[in-house]
Amino acid sequence: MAEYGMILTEVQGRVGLIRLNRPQALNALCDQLMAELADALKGFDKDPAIAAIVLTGSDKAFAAGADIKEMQHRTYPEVYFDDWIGERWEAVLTVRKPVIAAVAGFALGGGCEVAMMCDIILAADNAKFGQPEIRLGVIPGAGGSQRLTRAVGKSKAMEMVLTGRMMDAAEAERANLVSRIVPLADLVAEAVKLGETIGTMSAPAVAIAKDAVNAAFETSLTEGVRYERRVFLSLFGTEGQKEGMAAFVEKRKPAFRR
Ligand code: CO8
Repeated sequence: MAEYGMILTEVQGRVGLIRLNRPQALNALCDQLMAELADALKGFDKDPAIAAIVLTGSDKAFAAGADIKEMQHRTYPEVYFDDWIGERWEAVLTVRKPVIAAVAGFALGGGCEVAMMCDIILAADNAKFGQPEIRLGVIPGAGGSQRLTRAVGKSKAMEMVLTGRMMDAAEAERANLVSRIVPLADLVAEAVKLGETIGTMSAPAVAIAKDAVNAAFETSLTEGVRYERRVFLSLFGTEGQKEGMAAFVEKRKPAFRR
């Protein structure tokens, strides 16, 4: 496994675990960290032994945003012509396996945006979400204005983006930003367990299910339903469908091939 300076990676069963590890800056997402994260995500995505990926930070911070000190003096031509946001920042979106964000502490600015790029967000009871960029004279730049609005609706998103107000875990759960809240001490174990559960399913069905849910954010209802039907039918060409349905009829647990 590759050696990194700002993240830690490990494998737990069939789950690839990535911990952002830049505690002195509350996991601020500098260029090096984002490049390492992109590399680790790609590695786990390609590894056939891995079924799902968990992305987490520390107890105090998932990530407190893009690195303000690194961005401070950048000029418009520099940020425009450098592929600063594209490839590195959107790496999570290119992963085909499910990515679970296990968020404890601050998930602010780019940190909240990266969490929202993941497929599922589990929040520790101390999690805090926010898009405070307005206080720095800018706005979210990695999808926050779009993904937060889709997740929590216009009024709450607008208030957060215009004032920088943070949401605590309870509010984030009520607003459907996170799937559920778990005690801080159990956060990573719970996220890994969720990844393991996904790993017991038929891999083609998992990949197609992820695509189908994501299609809901990109298409009309009619087009989305048509897409779902097409990919649903395609699963009848997989071993997983034969095994899953045979197991039900024979009253046993399915054993999907890895
Ligand atoms: N960037 C750089 N350093 C940071 C960041 C950050 N985002 N956040 C915290 N740090 C550093 C602090 O400067 C401090 O370092 P030092 O000890 O050297 O002064 C250290 O981390 C600890 O931070 P604090 O002392 O501030 O800790 P507190 O517990 O008092 O406060 C907060 C915690 C509330 C999280 C506070 O640190 C804070 O407000 N941080 C900034 C949050 C923020 O504004 N985030 C948005 C950044 S902009 C952004 O994300 C744009 C995304 C665009 C994405 C696409 C572009 C590539």
